[in-house]
Amino acid sequence: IKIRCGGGTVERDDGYYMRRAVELARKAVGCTSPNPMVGCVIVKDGQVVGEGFHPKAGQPHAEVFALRDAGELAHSSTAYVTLEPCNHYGRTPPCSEALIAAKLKKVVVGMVDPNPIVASRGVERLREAGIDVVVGVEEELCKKLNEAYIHKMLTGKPFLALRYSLSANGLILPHLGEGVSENGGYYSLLLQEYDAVVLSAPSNGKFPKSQEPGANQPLWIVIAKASHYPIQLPPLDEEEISRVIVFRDRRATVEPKTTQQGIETVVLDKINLASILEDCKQRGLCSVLIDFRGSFHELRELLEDAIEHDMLQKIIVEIVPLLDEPAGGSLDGSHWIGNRVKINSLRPINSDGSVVLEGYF
Ligand code: AOF
Ligand code: ZN
Repeated sequence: IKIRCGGGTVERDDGYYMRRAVELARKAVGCTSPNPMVGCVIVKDGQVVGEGFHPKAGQPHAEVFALRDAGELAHSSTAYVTLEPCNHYGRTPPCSEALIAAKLKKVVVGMVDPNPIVASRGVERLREAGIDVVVGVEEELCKKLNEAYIHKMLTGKPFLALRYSLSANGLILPHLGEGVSENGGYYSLLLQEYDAVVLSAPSNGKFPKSQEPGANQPLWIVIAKASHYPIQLPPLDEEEISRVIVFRDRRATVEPKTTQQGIETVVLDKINLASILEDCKQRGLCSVLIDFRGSFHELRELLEDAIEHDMLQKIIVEIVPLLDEPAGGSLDGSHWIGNRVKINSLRPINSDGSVVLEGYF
């Protein structure tokens, strides 16, 4: 990536409009893979005259929707795009040419496109055509928006994240906080962001689902290890069956009902991060979330494996206002203290009183 930041005429409100473009891009969260989420705002004389986002791979890019929205007003305007406009014929024609044809005066770009067939060529093409181009406005925000896409483009591997919940007394929860996160909120939003979610077992007899209205649902990968089972899957409807895959250890036994249901089963010699990652890569997935509900010992093993082989990109720890009995594991042994503690924190807290820590490797 040759052009990183700068160039062009930076203006005071550039950041404001770029943040709006990021907001638009996020409307398609979970729906664009393997494409990135992209948003575009067109501004003329201090007025927003067009807005658009990329809704889904195969459909027009963000710039095209925003240009349609702006119509004639695009002439001599400024476009804010979270990702460098493309300059290639993919499933859709190049956005650089569309912006040139619409006679834009200036284009503000959040970040250059790591896709090797774009990689700065979009910016170069716009500059050749005499358009004032600024690159790198709200760059960190734009990078965070597409962290999975960027990782996949640069390494060819899916972006791998691990999440788990901790009680206030530091125990790994084998479930989500009581009726908390599963009913919408933070966890629900998180599920939408990933192409696939890996579960050690559907713990409470059902698969987690994003509760957001109209939400994208991930592919569910259920791990069936020899030490755990026989695995029992809850009854699933047609739609759910097509979205569940069982990764089975060669020695694990699976409840016969599972195979009768026609669920895809992949038999692996050894189930570890590498074998899961490889299979997800073969399926062309861009992002995978491991939803961990196991023991402290298992988590430690998983993290050691991940760190040693440099396989994990992100860790998400949710601290839930719950006191858990050390021996427990079941909800009966835990006490909800969300209504008894007054939480003070500099970080944003979820409506259920949980705190989320995010880290990157
Ligand atoms: C943009 N604006 O909104 C998006 C871009 O197959 P295609 O035609 O959809 O091209 C996909 C590639 O285009 C994708 O890998 C990325 O490099 C770029 N995505 N570019 O100017 C957009 N979604
Ligand atoms: Zn494009």
